[in-house]
Amino acid sequence: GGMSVESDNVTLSLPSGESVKVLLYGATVISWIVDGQEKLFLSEKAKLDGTKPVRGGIPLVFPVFGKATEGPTAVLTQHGFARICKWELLGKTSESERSVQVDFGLGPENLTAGLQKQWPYPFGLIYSVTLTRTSLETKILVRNEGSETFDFNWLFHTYLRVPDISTVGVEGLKGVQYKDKVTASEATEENAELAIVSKVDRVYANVSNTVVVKSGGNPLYRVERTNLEDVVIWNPWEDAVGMADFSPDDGYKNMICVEAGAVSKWHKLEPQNVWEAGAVIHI
Ligand code: TA6
Repeated sequence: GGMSVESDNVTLSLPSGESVKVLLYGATVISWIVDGQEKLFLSEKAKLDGTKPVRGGIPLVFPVFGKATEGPTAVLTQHGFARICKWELLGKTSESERSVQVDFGLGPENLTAGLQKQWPYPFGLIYSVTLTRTSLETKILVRNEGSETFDFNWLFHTYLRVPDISTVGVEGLKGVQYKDKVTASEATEENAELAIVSKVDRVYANVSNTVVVKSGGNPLYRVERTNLEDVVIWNPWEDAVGMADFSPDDGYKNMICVEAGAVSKWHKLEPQNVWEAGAVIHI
C-alpha cells in the first residue's frame, strides 16, 4: 500500500486498486473507492478550498458536536474547529499489500490566534486513517497537554453513499433511546431496521450493537465502534434543496450520515491524560 501527496491532498492506495483521498483541510476524507465504486457521498458543490466545511466525506467534529449554548465551546461554530483547520501530515505509519495507514496531527499551533483564544486549552490530536481491501478505519487520540481539565465531544460525521435511500434500512438501533432533533423529543427505537422516508436527525445514545446499513435487505456497510457510544443518523431530505453546498438537490436520495461519536454527554479529559476511540466501516 502506498501514500502520495499532492499540494493539500493525500492519497492512500493499495495494489489491488482501493484508494482513499484526504484533504489536509479538516483532515477530511473525501473519497473511498473500492472496485472502482465510490463509497462516500460528496456533494458536487462541496467546498474543497478551505472556505467552509466539506459537505460530504468524513468531516471531523471536535471539541463540540452541534452548537453549545453554554460552557467554553459555546463561542465555537457548529461542530467545533477540527473540520475547519489545516491538519499536519504526520506520515505513513504502516503499510503492506493489504493495508496502509496514514496519520495526521492537530494542535494549538495549527489554530488561528482567534481560535486559540476562544478555546484556550493545550491539546493534541492524532488522527489515523487506515485503508484495507475491505474496510476504512478511522482512529483518534486526544491528549490534554495543559494543566486544566477540559470537556469535549468527538464524532466522525460520515456521509455514506447509498444507491437509493428508499431501499435503505439501518439495523442495530432497536431498543435504543434517541434524541430526535426533528421533533425535539426523546423516544426509543422500535424498528429492527430504521427506514428513511423523510428528514431524519437523531442522536442514538449508548448503542451496544454494530450498526449495519442495508439496501433491499443486503448489507452495504457495517460500522464498528470502539469507545464511541453514540450513533447519529442524519438525512436532510428536502432541506438539501436549500443548502447552497448540497448538490444535486436530490442527492439526499444517495446518502445517509451514520456518525460514530461520543456526543450524548461531555467527556472529561484530565491534564496529561489521553482518550482514544475509533470506527471501522466494513463493506
Ligand atoms: O449530524 C447531524 C447534524 O448535527 C445535523 O443537525 C445537521 O446540522 C448536520 O449535522 C450538518 O451540519 P453542518 O454544520 O455540516 O451543516
